[in-house]
Amino acid sequence: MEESATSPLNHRREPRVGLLYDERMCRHDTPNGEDHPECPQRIKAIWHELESAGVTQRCLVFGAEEVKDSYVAGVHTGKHVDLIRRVSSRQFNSRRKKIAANFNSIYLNDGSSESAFLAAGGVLRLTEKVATGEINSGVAIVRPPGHHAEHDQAMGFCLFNNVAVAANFLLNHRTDLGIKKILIVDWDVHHGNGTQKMFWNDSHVLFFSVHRFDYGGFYPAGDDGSHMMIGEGLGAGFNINVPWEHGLCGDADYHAVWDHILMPVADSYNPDIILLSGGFDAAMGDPLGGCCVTPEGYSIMLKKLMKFADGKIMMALEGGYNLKTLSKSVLACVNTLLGETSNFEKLDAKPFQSTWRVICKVRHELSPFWPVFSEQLPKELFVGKEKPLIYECFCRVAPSQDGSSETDSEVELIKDDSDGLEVDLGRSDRLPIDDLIDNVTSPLSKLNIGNENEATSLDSNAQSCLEPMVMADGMVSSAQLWRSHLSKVDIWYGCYGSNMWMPRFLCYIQGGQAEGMQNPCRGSKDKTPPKDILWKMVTHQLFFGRSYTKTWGEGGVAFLHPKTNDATKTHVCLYRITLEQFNDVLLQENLLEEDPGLPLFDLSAIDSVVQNKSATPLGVKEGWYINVLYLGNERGLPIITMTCMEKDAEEFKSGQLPLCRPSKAYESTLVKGLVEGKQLSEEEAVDYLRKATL
Ligand code: Q9C
Ligand code: ZN
Repeated sequence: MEESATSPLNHRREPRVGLLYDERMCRHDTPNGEDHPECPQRIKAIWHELESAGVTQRCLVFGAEEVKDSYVAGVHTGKHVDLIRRVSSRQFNSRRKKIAANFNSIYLNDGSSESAFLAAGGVLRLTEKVATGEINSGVAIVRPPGHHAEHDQAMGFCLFNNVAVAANFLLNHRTDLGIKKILIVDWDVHHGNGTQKMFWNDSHVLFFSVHRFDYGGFYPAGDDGSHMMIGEGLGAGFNINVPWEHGLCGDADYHAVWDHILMPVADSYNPDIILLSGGFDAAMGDPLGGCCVTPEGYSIMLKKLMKFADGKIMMALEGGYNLKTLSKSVLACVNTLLGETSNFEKLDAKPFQSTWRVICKVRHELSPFWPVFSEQLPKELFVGKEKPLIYECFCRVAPSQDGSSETDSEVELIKDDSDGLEVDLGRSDRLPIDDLIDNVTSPLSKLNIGNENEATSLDSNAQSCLEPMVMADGMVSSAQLWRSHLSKVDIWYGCYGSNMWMPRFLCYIQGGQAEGMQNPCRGSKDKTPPKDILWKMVTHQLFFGRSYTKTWGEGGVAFLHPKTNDATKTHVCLYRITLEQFNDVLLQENLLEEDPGLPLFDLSAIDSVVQNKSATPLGVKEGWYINVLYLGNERGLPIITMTCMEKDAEEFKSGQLPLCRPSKAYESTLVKGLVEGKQLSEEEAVDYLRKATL
């Protein structure tokens, strides 16, 4: 029978949705008014969005009350509870900054205590109301967030672990409610390390976290968020981590994880209630997350969870630092809990190749505990339904409509302020997704990368899906992992100095010492020579600076001014190499001795360099050539080069750093490069180099 929404007879009552909000939680702020992404405006913006949309009137609204110390002490040490209780008092005025500095990524002021106790108390109260059935579901708009806080310490903007306090409360203080199985879903872009540790041995709490991992390089860095962390003792199998290998994950990636990991396991576990650590820093445009989940994407994930536990869901705010996408996403979630049904079109049809790989790894790791994971995923599921990451990088700079390679169009991009202080979302009310859809979807088919490149071919993906597991009797070294992944991505490495001469460049790949060099190179781990070479002119100034190098002795070496300057053209020789090889060149070019175990320049760095035109490698602060520039793309692959930092260029200009002609050996290497590369005659080359000045 058809149901008419307007028919009073069939009118179904809306679910009772509780909202918890209390302005007092805005008092937690930086001590001297410094900007910080975890700011009071976050919850104000959400509340304003909900009010404007008229949904607060359709919900039951609650204020917060401070949690009792004894409830917090269920998951935190007494010492930590006491510290947070007292740290905002006057007696701590002089010590507060120092205490905050003892924690990782924490600030404290005179409003922090109250906010922390209100946030935990608010989440606890709302959870209790859902558990008793007073409300069907709830959204607690609280701060500070909680999921990084560990039993004895504040961390990652979190003072108390709000969700953990609430879960512990249900299990140990409201046994009368008969809640024995709690599912905690943590979709904040960061791993919920605190929550994981608190329920590590506990089978009454199934902790599920999907987060950026980047081989252990993403906050909170280390192994805690790896898929191998499955819990111990009675809790073995009740901890599930889905670690993204890189940024840019979006709706399709999250939905694939929902369909092939979270839904099957939730079905088997059959939780009594779901607590959602609802961080929205995986949202498109978030300054910290670098992922691309849309409000509709969140809404679909939530809707899927509502099938379990009789719809008893309590969502607590965790991260989320782009005020606009944060508030739009929370609104989408509240609407979903209110029963809004809309058929969202699939916004982003394909998960990344890496997503299928991660899904396979997680299912394999957990299959001893969840029989449903023992079924092999049908190959048809992902073959042809995945995209290599590099596609996405390119779509962000929108290749021209005719598909020609010479494109570097200026698309309005989401500004990524690395400190996450301010985000410019661009025009009016357009969400970043709009830009992405405009710029991403159509050019995909026009890029023919991957077809001839076996590294990105579909077959190799299907095979490699389980590859890391096969090797893993315990651990796969992260070095092997990143190498195997980055060896599958090609880039053009643009050379404007001695590397223009092929025998010299090959030293970086194959090892050795070409004519004129005073020291040998160790080469790359992958000694495969460049797959292709071509030349190009770029609009950056070439100049020579510094006065001595280990390789060439006395004299300056080549730099490219980081800024474009349409008046000058510089010859660049492009070598098609893998991103793994590029990492090895980067190490050698900056005289970094050891293999760092992690890639200095990974897929998200490529994304960042494509978006921002330049990027510096992970964790490297010093080195003459640590500024990686994006010089456009060629045949669908990014052209990157490395040069000095912009501030170095200024120092060269002002004379603080020496500008210096190259040595004879160095100059003749450059000339050979240009001549053998058939770019210039010898005379022209000499003249060209003489004219290169800053
Ligand atoms: N290099 C939440 O989203 N980043 N916390 C510190 C230091 C800390 C995020 C970077 C990110 C914490 C709740
Ligand atoms: Zn977060």
